[in-house]
Amino acid sequence: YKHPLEDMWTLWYLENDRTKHWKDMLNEITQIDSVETFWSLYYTIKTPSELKIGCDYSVFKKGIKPMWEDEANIKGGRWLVTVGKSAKLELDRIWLDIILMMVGQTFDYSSEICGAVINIRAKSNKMSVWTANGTNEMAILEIGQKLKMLLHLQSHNLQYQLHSDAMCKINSGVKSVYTL
Ligand code: M7G
Repeated sequence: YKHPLEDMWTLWYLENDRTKHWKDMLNEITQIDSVETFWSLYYTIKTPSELKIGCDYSVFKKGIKPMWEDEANIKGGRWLVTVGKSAKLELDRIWLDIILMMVGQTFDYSSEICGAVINIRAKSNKMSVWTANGTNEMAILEIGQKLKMLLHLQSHNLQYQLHSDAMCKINSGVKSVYTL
């Protein structure tokens, strides 16, 4: 017997390749539909701190692609937290906790959650939780406050950004709609 999750999830992996378009670097790896498949996958794949620079993991609800253009994401945005390069244990801990919070339906507004992304980058690593509706203030704030509290991010800044702003950023940064 396997313990089913409330929602089915998909793990995606992106490896940087300058010869490819961004969308062609995205790979769908596997489905996560039970507690047991979650943990066997977790102990099989590399932790975020073991990934090369330029790689991403994304965990999204089944049927939602981890891209701004997906119809589930297009009106939404993300809570973004930045973690320094040296904080490897913290990086792996926060990523695991984010996934556990999502698959465990920790939020009152779990239906607003689309997925989560971790970007391993030379400057600093980024983790984000994507939500469906960038105008649903109640949901956005509840999700952001719970992330801040349950992930013990008191000393980190959480910023909510709209995907529509990220899509059309030129060189300047993307503005934050909310900060916690
Ligand atoms: P990133 O990997 O999110 O962050 O975006 P980074 O700047 O720290 O590496 C890098 C680039 O990937 C963007 O400027 C886009 O060209 C492309 N990209 C990223 N995302 C999340 C998307 C997306 O959802 N859709 C499309 N079309 N391109 C994206």
